[in-house]
Amino acid sequence: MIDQIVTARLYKSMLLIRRIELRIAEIYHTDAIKSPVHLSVGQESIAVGVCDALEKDDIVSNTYRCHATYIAKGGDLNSMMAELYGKETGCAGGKAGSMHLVDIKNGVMGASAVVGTTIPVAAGYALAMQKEALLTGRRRVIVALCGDGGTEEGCFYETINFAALKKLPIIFVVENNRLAIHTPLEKRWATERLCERIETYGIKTYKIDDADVFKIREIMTNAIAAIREGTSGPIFIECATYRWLEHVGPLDDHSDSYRDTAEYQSWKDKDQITRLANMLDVETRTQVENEVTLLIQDAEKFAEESSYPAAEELYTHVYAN
Ligand SMILES: Cc1ncc(C[n+]2csc(CCOP(=O)(O)OP(=O)(O)O)c2C)c(N)n1
Repeated sequence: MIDQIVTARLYKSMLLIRRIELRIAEIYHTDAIKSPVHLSVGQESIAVGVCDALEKDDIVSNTYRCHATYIAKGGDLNSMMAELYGKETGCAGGKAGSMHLVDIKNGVMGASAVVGTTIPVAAGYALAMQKEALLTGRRRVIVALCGDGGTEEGCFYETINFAALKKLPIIFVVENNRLAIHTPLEKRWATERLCERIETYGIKTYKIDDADVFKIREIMTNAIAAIREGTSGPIFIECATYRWLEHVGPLDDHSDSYRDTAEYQSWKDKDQITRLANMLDVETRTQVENEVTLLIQDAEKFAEESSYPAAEELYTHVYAN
């Protein structure tokens, strides 16, 4: 029997991500949002299943498609919206935009637009955490998320090898939506046996085919426990998923030839948000939905009412005077 409290919490987190991203898509054409947006609509269960198993002082690292993980890890929603609006109250002072969300207080490492780059940075963080644990006795973990395209970067395999060698407290999570912009997996990977490849480094792997949020959370919970007990080094999880909207921007591009409508429909049919909504009693569900509506209204108002950074800010956070 799945606990209603856990179900309501996972539902709230996934719904918040879905609804704020759909609201971002609505606002986008007004030009209030100053940076390109890579939306995770359809992929929410991975960020939520992963982050629900983490403590506040654990860290997630991410790609440019980073709203979902930022929100699921407890990143400040108002600061996220303000960052998209380019306002000084944004999580990066309004200078970075959607692709570079960061909230270290809540365990969100800065994201990057360059595919693969955050993977070795996460391993560096894990190395520091491993040393820190010797002093504090507290074993924190970091999760390095990337897309299937991210696994094609050389630094992905370099990091996997280094993490396995040093038994780092890192969990790799690949969000496999089978697309790198418009190019499908069949045109990019010689074989789809990714987990098998990773196992040759001595890393335990898990593959989840249906994006089941409870399965993801359970695998994460066990993996984190093993790392904290000191009985495990890195762990690798591949989660199948599907991006419902275009690669970058607010639109759906299902009329484009690279898309398979049947595949999209099969993912919509197993949508985790609809699934969890149906598991909750009407009262709980309505309460969660009302809370989500208020959070989004507040974030939008906060972003609108915040100021743009002062012109002098152009000269701060730069390498040279
Ligand atoms: C090093 C590098 N190469 C190419 C690009 C251009 N690019 C941006 S997103 C992307 C696709 C990445 O796909 P994937 O890692 O599967 O993530 P998804 O967009 O599906 O979340 C590419 C090739 C880039 N930003 N950085």
